[in-house]
Amino acid sequence: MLCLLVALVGATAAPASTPTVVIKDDAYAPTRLTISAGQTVTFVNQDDDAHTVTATDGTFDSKGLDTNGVWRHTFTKPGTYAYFCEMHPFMKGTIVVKSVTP
Ligand SMILES: [Cu+2]
Repeated sequence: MLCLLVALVGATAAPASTPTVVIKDDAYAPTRLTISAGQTVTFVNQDDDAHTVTATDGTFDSKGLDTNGVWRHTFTKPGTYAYFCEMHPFMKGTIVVKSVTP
């Protein structure tokens, strides 16, 4: 039984190949994304409107992303990063960066 549990947890913990946040219908999807430190997140604007990916604390800013615009950001430090859209401040998202165990 323990072996089965370990196998299941191991499967869920497999790293996502390309962490991606899609912007559509004035929303980020997923709104909360968990990655490992050092991973790069790709933000893709699939909306008709322009949007930004702007850190609440100002540490990163995609600037304006037009339709089909792509922006990538590498998160090196563990932590919880809240971001929003400067043009639509009601749009909010979070990136959770977990530390990598050596
Ligand atoms: Cu927006």
